[in-house]
Amino acid sequence: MLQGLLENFINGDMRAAGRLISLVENGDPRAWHIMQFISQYTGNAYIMGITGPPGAGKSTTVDKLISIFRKHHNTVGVVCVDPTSPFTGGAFLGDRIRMQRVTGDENVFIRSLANRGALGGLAPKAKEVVQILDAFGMEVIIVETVGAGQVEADIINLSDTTIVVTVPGLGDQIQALKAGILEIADLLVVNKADREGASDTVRDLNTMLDWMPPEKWRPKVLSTVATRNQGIGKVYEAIQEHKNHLLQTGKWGVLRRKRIESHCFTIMENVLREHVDKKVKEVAELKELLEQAREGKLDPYSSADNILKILFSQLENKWALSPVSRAMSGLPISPADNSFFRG
Ligand SMILES: Nc1nc2c(ncn2[C@@H]2O[C@H](COP(=O)(O)OP(=O)(O)OP(=O)(O)O)[C@@H](O)[C@H]2O)c(=O)[nH]1
Ligand SMILES: [Mg+2]
Repeated sequence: MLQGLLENFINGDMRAAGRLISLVENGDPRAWHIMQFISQYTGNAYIMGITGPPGAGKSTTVDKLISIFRKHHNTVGVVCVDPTSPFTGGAFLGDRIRMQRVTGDENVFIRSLANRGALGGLAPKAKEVVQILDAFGMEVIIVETVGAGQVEADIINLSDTTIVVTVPGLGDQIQALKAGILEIADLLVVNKADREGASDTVRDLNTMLDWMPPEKWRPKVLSTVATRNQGIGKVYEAIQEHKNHLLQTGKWGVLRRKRIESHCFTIMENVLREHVDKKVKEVAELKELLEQAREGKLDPYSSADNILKILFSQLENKWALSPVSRAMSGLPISPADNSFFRG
């Protein structure tokens, strides 16, 4: 029963959280309802994104950061958009409840997302999973994503602090990453500093930062050897520094309000896209308008305009938007879900 599941979730049941995440991750029709319900409990977590090229040492760094965060916080959540991470033992976990515990610490919840985005980076449901962990009461949440070639920019849309991990001697890759890195990083970490060229990379990055507009937050450049836990304390301190900067300048509130607004737009866009898709397939009149464009009898603009006019004129009465209006009126999202609601 969804109601029971949500109640258990609110009462801190980890299995319920895992189950809700699975439902949302798998695009279950009840996902909209779940997200709407848990939204009221979100907004308390401090969210960090950690990104960088494959194999840079992101997971090793996160692993070491967790221990430090746990000294200062009751709970830590980790979302790993990476099925090969050491957290999952290198294995793809296909079971429904993938939320795990770091050995011996049940206040650390780690969730691996099965499908990273097509070009690396954020998995399609990463944002929702972060919100669920936030609602579940994780005080800090770390999201690991791979920047495949280009640095993952989506990560900044959900994190308060974005950490870019790189390694010495990437040469061309560094060149390619440079522009992106500076745009998104609040903190730059040159990991594998046990390798040659680390100080060169740190210097290069700092030189590039000199060219940044002065009003922008200047990211610190730190070097680490994550496997030996070297420099991770400094990374933690730099995160705190950035957090304080956000709080003191009022940027944190601005960031969050912007994020909520963009979330509203995403929801509207998704619902509208689904609605348009569905109706254009179902309704002969709309199908015909599309067909006319396809055949070159009508230009695409007039076709789209006419379709939208019809859609919007119908919206208020007989074609109520699903799942929004259904969820709002408390109706099951589809007849098939009746059984789920009854238990
Ligand atoms: N020499 C050295 N090796 C490191 C260091 N940090 C991590 N490694 C190793 O680099 C490899 C990749 O580390 P991960 O932490 O899995 O890197 P990642 O960035 O999470 O990798 P993906 O998630 O697959 O992109 C592992 O074999 C680590 O042991 C370091 O500071 N020095
Ligand atoms: Mg990893």
